[in-house]
Amino acid sequence: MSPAALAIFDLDGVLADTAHLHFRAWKTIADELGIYFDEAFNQQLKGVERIGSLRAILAHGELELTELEVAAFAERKNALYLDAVAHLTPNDLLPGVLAILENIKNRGMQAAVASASRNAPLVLDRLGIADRFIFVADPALSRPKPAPDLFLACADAANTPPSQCIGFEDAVVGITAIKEAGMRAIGIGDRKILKEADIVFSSVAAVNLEEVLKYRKILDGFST
Ligand code: B16
Ligand code: MG
Repeated sequence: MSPAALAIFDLDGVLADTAHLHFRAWKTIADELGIYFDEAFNQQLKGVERIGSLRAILAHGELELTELEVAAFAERKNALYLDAVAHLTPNDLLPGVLAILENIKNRGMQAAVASASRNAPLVLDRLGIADRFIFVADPALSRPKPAPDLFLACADAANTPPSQCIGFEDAVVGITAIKEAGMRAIGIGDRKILKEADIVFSSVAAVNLEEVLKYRKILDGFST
């Protein structure tokens, strides 16, 4: 087996917990629209791009809006989210992120970001880790997850075959995208939910990179 050469990270839920900021912004919009919206429903929006998230909220509230209204509410949500992003600092990195990025670098591997967020470059900058990645895929140029496009764009930019890439994701749609891209999928979260992942850790801090890199070998040792 060739060693993995490129580690591709999702942002929200893997590098930082920006989900609660998305939640607060969507909650303001949902309240304005008279739609009940709670943390439980917000879970379904993990990894879902902006307009897709708004459409899911509208469907949840059985509300129909014109395309112009959809665009306006999405823009307003983004303005609220950007207000929150302005307060992000390196302290908002999830535990273990700096250590894993350092470990990856020390192994001669590269790192990239495949996030559904159009704000990813700005968020990475606020978190102080923008220079750790050779590439940040642009969701405006890709089909949204679960399509593999964002992950394939990273592999392409690094000139690395998908078989030598590993993807880290907290969302079911993201794990599907990684598998569709032909890469090894590392789930961050609950293994009962991230069933398609090759291996799951409860958090980034719990990731054992050694185990991840050996995983294909371990699988090969089994007859199933
Ligand atoms: P934006 P990820 C996703 O980030 C979030 O999980 C999702 O809640 C959000 O709607 C999406 O980014 C789009 O974000 O509105 O900033 O473009 O998990 O793919 O890093
Ligand atoms: Mg995520």
